[in-house]
Amino acid sequence: MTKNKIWIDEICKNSRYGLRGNIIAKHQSKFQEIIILETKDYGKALMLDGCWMTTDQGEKYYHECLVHPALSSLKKSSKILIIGGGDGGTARECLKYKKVHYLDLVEIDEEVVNLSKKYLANIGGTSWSDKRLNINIDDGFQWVKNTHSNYYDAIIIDCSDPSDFANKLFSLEFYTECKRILKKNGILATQSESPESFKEIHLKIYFLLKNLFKNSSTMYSFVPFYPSGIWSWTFASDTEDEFLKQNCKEINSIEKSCEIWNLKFQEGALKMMPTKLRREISTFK
Ligand code: SPD
Repeated sequence: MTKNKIWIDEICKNSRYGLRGNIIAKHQSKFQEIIILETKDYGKALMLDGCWMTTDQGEKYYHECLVHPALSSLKKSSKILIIGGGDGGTARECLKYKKVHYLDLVEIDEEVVNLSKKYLANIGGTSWSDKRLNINIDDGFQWVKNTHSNYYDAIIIDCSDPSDFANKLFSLEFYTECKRILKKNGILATQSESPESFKEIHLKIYFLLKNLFKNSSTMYSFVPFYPSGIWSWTFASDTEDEFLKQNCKEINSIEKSCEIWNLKFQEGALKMMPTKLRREISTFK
């Protein structure tokens, strides 16, 4: 690494979340500005339109929490859909399951996939060459609208924060379409933003999914460099089985392969809703 290191900050509501390093890629795609920064302590970091998406050292806090509560609870999970996830981290976690036979990854921005394959090889790992992975460069909203009913066992929404092109992925219309294309016992998992820095959108996701599905539950944990640090993931399903109960023959090897998630971590994180939020939610009932 050369000496010409610079600080790059995500600025969110008068707070800065910064990393210092060398820019190794900077590109303006059709959709957004993409920066990859090489840092000393967090490895390579991906920023899209001024927001940190992931870092080599921090990504497991996010990807493991998004994928494993959902996939470990499915008896059968042959067909999976990832919306977003162009860095490959979510696909990598999904492909740990032998029961996953087919994985569609739908990413709107081809440049994110290309730059991630080139510079963030640790994040996608072997998933890019896994025959079960089908990369589709397409708009996730349209993809879901064009898919047959009862098609996927799990849908995993690994989207950016709300923006001109990502807003649709936080709408009732989108979640209703997701529900339609999920199989009967299928599960939806989505990153659901920060209850601290993005409380309004967090609550919107919480209530939309709660009102649309028979079961829903939100898990809270920490992601380094995301605004405020505290982050959330919400899971929803119409399953008749016990919701989010582990149901997976490979559970021991999955737990061993993880650095953050395990069943006890999940049990605790599903109870971590901050009191002030719990109070606020109860006033809506
Ligand atoms: N504030 C950042 C929210 C981004 C969520 N998606 C991250 C993509 C990592 N695969």
